[in-house]
Amino acid sequence: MTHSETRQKPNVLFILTDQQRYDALSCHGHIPVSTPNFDRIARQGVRFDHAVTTCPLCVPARQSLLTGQTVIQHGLFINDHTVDERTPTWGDVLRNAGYQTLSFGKSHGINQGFTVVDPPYGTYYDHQAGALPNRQDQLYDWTPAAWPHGRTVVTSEEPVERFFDVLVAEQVKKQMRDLSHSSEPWALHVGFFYPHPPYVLPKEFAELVDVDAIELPQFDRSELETKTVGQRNMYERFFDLPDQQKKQMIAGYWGCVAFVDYCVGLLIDELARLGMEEDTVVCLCSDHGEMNGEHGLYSKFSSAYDAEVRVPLVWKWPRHLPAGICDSSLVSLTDIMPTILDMTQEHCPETCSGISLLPRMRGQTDDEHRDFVTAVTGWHEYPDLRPYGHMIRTRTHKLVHYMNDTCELYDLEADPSERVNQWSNPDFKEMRDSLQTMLLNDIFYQTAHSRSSLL
Ligand SMILES: [Ca+2]
Repeated sequence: MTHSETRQKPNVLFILTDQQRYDALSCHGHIPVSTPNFDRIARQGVRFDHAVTTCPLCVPARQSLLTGQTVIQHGLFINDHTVDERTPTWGDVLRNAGYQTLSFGKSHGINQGFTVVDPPYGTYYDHQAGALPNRQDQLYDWTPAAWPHGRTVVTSEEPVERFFDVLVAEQVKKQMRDLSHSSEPWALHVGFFYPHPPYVLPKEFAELVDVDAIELPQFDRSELETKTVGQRNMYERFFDLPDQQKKQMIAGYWGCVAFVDYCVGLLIDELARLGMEEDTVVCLCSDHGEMNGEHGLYSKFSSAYDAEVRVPLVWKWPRHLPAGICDSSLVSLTDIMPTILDMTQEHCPETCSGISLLPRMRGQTDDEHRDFVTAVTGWHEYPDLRPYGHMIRTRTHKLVHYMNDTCELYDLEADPSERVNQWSNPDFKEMRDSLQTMLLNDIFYQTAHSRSSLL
């Protein structure tokens, strides 16, 4: 391929935040902070407001983002890093097609197909430790007993420029400046740490949210009688905390949402300044959500509520995609890889099970993108706090089948907050049977198309 042919390919700026809920964008609805940069990308492109992760945990979700495989298919159910290098990622495909592929910031070691640029993920701790020399033990002890400490906002006296996500953004900006002179197209994978805890923030972001104005999500404790043992145990971890501390934890999350929005703004401003907007696909998403007090829960990986499994997903590519569209199709994170490869006109490997969103974004099809999405949550070795379950979600219903624990069925139209478990309601028997059959058939399909069967 000649340079001129190669240059017609768009660049790809893939921006991944960590633990950002689907509704943590001010363009989605009212939240305690504003996110002008997320909103700007959405205004200039297509936003999917029903994008669902394959698993509400870093590594399983990130492997799905890179390979287009479900968790059953890629086999990484928890945060281990035994990736099968034979499974092609979209980075591998683009690199083989002549792209420069580079990974910046937090990747959790899931960066096959990309050259990792410093500072690698581990240096996050060095930077934050410098900002908070006396608070490390509390802040970086992520065992459940220590969670409330790491979730209370901590004001750092360090300037914004010292924070890991800003260092990452500055590095990406420099790289984009260098690449603007290159004849080769590029694909940058940018991993920001926030809004994942600990909630250490520079002063201007730490003080952004009025803690007293935070309203705790409504929750009736009797709801737990029909939920999993794991969820009840997780709830007890937080039940005794004073309301003020819970409000501080929630405020900390929103402060981090505003902070990561600021970091995203640094990138898209530079892209515009370099005049590369029309040559560059921007994809913004997150690996999973955060309970943030809903159902009395915090963190993730203990349920399959929408707060955990739905994520923001926005695409921007001026002159090639429509602007200001919000699409409520069900989308899986496995759909990212085929969409990027469709936009770059590269063949998507057979190992990928996702479906390209490009025809839908261009208005070339009216078909439902997906009838359902699936996800895996929890792990069989952690039944006390992380019950292991498989979820199937349609536009109207959600079923979660847990191993050796209470199962769940929600009518999402009548009960969008997922409070009333209809699993044992005889009126829902037909729906339950139907969803169980769909889920089982899909698990069979995924198992038959897992890495061991394909490679
Ligand atoms: Ca994560």
